[in-house]
Amino acid sequence: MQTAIRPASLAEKCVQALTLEPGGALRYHPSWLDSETTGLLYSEFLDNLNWRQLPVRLFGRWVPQPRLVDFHADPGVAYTYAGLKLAGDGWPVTLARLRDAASAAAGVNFNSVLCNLYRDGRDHMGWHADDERELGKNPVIASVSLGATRRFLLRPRMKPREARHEILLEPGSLLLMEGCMQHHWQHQLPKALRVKSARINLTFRAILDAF
Ligand SMILES: O=C(O)CCC(=O)C(=O)O
Repeated sequence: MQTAIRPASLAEKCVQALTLEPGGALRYHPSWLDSETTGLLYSEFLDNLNWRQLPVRLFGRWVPQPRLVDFHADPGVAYTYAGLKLAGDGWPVTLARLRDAASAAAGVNFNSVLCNLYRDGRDHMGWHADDERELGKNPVIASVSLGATRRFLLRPRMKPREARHEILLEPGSLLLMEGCMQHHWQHQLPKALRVKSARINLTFRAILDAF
């Protein structure tokens, strides 16, 4: 099945905007997709994406990531993080439709998507910034959430590094990270042991040709 996608406009009033000091911005639309579309996309991606637990290099050791991942991109486009190189080989139809909707919302032509499957609240993602060179100086990243609601935390890169902002990423939501946010801020998706169901996150990125 190939789910049709008719997202809400970002001009609607329910968009929350956050300007970060000393730089960067977030825009959050909690119900960017309607609940029926959200459910259909969740089932389609859960069943049809090629979910794998791939290793990354952290502090000199290869360790399994605490979640499953998949990657899609235009042919020839590659993305490397923590020693793991992911190469694009085209787009499944529904993922391409969602990419086009996210591109229209963000005003950026995304050419890749990193897909994360958090099987339950034990799966997580640690503190990091999306600051790989191939994303360019001030990347715009569009993050679509499906499935369980999870907390998304932000902390400054400079000390004191306590979490300063928290957003509940709801199913069907769109979060845009913009400006120089990745230079000044880190983000994470912490463990949530009470969450027993799965969550899918799709982060659309524009990877530059030069890398
Ligand atoms: O799952 C999330 O919402 C966070 C994803 C993320 O931080 C990333 O892919 O860089």
